[in-house]
Amino acid sequence: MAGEPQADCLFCKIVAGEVPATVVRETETTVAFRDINPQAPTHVLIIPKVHYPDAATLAAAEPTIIADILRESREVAAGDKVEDRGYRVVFNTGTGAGQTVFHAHLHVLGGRGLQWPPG
Ligand code: IU
Repeated sequence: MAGEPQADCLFCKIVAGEVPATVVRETETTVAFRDINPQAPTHVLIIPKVHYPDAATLAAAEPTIIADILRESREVAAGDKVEDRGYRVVFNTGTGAGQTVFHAHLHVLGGRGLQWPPG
């Protein structure tokens, strides 16, 4: 069923506490944890507790959770004190855009200068 945990999904296992992660924030609908391979001093992933393969399917099915994730990104940036310098939020959507884990997640990147456009 849509949104149900997937047995083979790493991020569902993080939500369930079956795989360790450095969790920085948790809400009723989201978990935020530090990326295992950080690309900036702050690199946090914010995921929905429900399983959708990418941001597009999540937005179509449960748009309020997209809002929850974006609200949380502000809290993460504030917690890491990267708001003043600026930070970036990214949903890689599809393999061509660099998505490698197919459980929707928002990257929050900050703490250094960021170039535009990204590669
Ligand atoms: P992507 O947008 O799907 O490419 O991002 C997946 C991210 O998940 C990537 O930055 C990985 O470093 C990160 N990650 C993680 O934090 N922990 C893991 O066990 C695995 C990937 I696998």
